[in-house]
Amino acid sequence: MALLNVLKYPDPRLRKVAAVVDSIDDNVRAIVSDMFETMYEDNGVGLAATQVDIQQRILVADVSHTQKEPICLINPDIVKQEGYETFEEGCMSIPGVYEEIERAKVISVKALDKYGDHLEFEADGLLAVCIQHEIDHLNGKLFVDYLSPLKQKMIQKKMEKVRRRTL
Ligand code: GNR
Ligand code: NI
Repeated sequence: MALLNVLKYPDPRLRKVAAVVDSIDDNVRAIVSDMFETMYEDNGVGLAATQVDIQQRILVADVSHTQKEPICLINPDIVKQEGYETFEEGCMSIPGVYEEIERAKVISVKALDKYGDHLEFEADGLLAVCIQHEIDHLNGKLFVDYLSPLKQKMIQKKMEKVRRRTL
């Protein structure tokens, strides 16, 4: 078990597109375990491998308040989406920034679990928001990409300032 370093915006590595996982082995399961530890440590509700500089299509999530409902999705795919809903999002890679983002309200997801078994389920509410946010990470996309260019510039300036102060 180990805590992983979470990349911070505007690190260019957050823009890499993660590769499909072709064999789910103990190495993948170790990454999953470290990702859960890292997410729980920061009280996050989700974490994508891209955020810890691992370019594989792996995400973890837990939207319970008890940290007792871990969800691990490998090679996730949204196969159906319905409706729209806006939600105030945050991101472990963009600390201190919270913005209203519109996404699909209900989604159907196909994925593999950490043993390589097929999963298919429907999600709504925070879990649906979270899965869409994490799959975006795996595609090199961040929630700030949905904001106006001016707002993005302001957030980037703010993050670079924070970075300079903490270096
Ligand atoms: O911890 C997180 N909370 C959150 C809140 C609203 C919408 C999305 C999220 S995901 C975020 C953790 C994170 O950055 N995952 O990539
Ligand atoms: Ni995020």
